[in-house]
Amino acid sequence: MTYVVKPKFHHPELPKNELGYTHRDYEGSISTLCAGCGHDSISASIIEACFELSIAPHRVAKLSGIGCSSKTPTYFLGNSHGFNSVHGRMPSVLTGANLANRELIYLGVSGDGDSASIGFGQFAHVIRRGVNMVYIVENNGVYGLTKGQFSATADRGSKSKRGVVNSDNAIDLVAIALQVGATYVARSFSGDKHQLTPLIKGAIEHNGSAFIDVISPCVAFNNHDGSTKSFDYVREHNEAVNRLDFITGRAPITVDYAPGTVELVEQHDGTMLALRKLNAEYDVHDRLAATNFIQHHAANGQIVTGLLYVEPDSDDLHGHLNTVDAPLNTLAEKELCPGSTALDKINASLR
Ligand SMILES: Cc1ncc(C[n+]2csc(CCOP(=O)(O)OP(=O)(O)O)c2C)c(N)n1
Ligand code: SF4
Ligand SMILES: [Mg+2]
Repeated sequence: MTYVVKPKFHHPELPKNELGYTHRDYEGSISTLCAGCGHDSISASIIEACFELSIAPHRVAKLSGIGCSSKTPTYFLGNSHGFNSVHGRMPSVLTGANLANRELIYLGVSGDGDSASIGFGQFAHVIRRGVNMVYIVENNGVYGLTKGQFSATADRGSKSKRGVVNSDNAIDLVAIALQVGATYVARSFSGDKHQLTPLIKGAIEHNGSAFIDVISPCVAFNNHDGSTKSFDYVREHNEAVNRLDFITGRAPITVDYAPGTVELVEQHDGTMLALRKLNAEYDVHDRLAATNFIQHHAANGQIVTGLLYVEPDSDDLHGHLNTVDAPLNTLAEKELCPGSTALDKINASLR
């Protein structure tokens, strides 16, 4: 893969976070994507989220599949662990890494082709299992890397750049994520970093499967009239139900809002999400109502964005399987090889 390393030099007065890192410490190589590609804006939001949360870069593992979207981890978090896997297979590699070392923050980055076509099965299973991760799909409705074929998220009736009408029904990854049990589900737009960055921060702090579908226009192949994933279409049809204004961590909430307009969601580890409601009726804890609301709006051509569902007391795969707390590579021979008496007991229990 080609990449251009960024110069190390930077202004000495760049703002630093609690760990003393600047934004530059969270950047990667210079992007080789098309100028204006939505995916680069998502990379910028990931950098901002990790900077603001003061995450030590070596605590993050970023994994991806194949596609322009899956190339992007080269362009952010250059000091983190990374693995560019096979097309559609990122979820199984992420699951294995997560089971081996639960102490890292797992960031899966994928495309609509990577996750809704070749990797659709893997997508459903990683979420169904509750793997503790942030799974981001950079959704442009096409296979950008292979020159703009419709992907499985392209809406029926939408048009390709050459005017061909898509006759297939679309897969909505948010609907699937809700159905198979994701405990944090959001949708956003690459052109709205004020909405997207806090959603990524909330997902990082969440314990369990967090999924974010980000509509990310492909300026080369899917940004024309007749596309439902273009910058203009998404701006005109965006129905934001709420705004995750700030993530407070464990600090007390000091900002004043009119009663009923903000919902504070306390997560398992005591961190707080502050959710400003734009639609007073929308209940972020009702999985079924969320599904109905989103599909009802989709039928009218609207794209519902915001934090769509969250389960504050969520658990993850390690909790479900009752695995050992320590990363596997730190276990000593005593834990790994408990001796013949223990083995005899296991064998006896299986007879
Ligand atoms: C096994 C396999 N099949 C097909 C391909 C060809 N291929 C490369 S990227 C891609 C689709 C990428 O689409 P998406 O995930 O939406 O990423 P985008 O480029 O749009 O960001 C395909 C079909 C491949 N690399 N490997
Ligand atoms: S082809 Fe599309 S998705 Fe790929 S880099 Fe260019 S604009 Fe982005
Ligand atoms: Mg795509």
